[in-house]
Amino acid sequence: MAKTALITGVTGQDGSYLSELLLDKGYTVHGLIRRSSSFNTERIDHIYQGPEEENRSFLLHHADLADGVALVNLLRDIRPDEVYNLGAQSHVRVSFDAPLYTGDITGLGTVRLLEAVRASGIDTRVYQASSSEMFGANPPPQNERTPFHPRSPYSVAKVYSYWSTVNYREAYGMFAVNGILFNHESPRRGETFVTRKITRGVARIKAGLQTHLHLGNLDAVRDWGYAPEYVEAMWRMLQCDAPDDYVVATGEGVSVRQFLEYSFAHAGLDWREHVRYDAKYERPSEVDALIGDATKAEELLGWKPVVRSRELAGIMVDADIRQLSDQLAGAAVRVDR
Ligand code: NAP
Ligand code: F7E
Repeated sequence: MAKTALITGVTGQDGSYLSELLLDKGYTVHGLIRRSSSFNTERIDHIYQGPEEENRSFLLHHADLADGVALVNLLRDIRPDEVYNLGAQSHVRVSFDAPLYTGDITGLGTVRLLEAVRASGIDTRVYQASSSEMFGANPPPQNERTPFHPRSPYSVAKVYSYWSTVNYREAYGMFAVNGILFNHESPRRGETFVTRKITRGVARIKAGLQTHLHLGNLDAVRDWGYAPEYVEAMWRMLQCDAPDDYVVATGEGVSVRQFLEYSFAHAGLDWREHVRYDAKYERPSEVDALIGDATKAEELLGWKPVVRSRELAGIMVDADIRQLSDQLAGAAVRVDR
């Protein structure tokens, strides 16, 4: 019989790619969205069939990770085979400005969801979106045996969620797993994360809409993979015979400066002429280097990354140039009318 999944964070980068993957596999996909004062479903509009369609396989429900009662009710109604907890306040820099909110949603929100699974009495498998940020100050390469040393309110909250997931597995025999994912990007990446900020900036500079891009620490090293490949690893974790935790990464470390070089060069530009330093993008405590060792995922899940950071930069720059030119063409049509 076709499986059913619930995704929190369905409007985000990963939620949109995971929805596509599960729909392709024949799942009925339920997405949790939070109410917002303007539309926030841009990344999933192309797969939403509309309320009037019969036999819909993609359905959206209003709820919030802050509302435990709504989560219980939703789970009781849907009775999903799999739950993917991707919802979070996911921005590390913002978590320093909003530490309590981040703790509430990114940390306690996970426990609300795990507790809702328990309270609703359903038999479901749970994926928790854990993060390489949990390794923080511990040097690379990082794998499942590397101790955590979180360096931000965001990663502290993720460590709490990580251990809560392990605890629900051990205490209640729940099939609950942690995917410890290293940075993964795409044309759907939020505009304020550094890769997308750079590739959008390249597109705008190329089009003559801006001359400079303001950035913080260019020395930070990250292991940047391609998001559509990473959601496949999430799904594979829930198809295993037993629950476990896995690092998902490319194994290649690249500095922000190097990503700048790849992105600007792809558009025939020299980044040195366009980038300025702005201290406001620095973090009170930085994570210097994250480079993952995903041997376990490769051996037990049969998962391997394909796209590396240079190609990724090219994919993102091309997509941003295309998107901007479509926007400009649309604006010209509106002005013409
Ligand atoms: P994202 O694009 O920032 O999406 C976050 C999602 O969470 C959005 O759908 C957002 O909804 C939702 N959300 C925020 N607050 C919520 C709340 N109070 N209740 C319910 N939903 C809420 O993040 P992403 O890059 O797709 O990442 C997915 C998950 O993986 C996150 O948990 C992130 O922390 C984690 N992670 C990401 C990476 C990465 O490199 N991308 C690496 C490791 C772990 P709105 O659209 O309404 O804001
Ligand atoms: O920063 C530096 C910044 O915000 C990367 C989230 O998905 O991945 C993400 O967290 C690096 C940092 O991602 C700017 O200081 C320089 O060292 O793109 P980011 P992140 O903090 O690594 C992890 C795995 C997650 O789990 C998170 O949810 O880039 N940097 N200048 C900058 N960063 C930003 N955002 N903006 C700048 O102007």
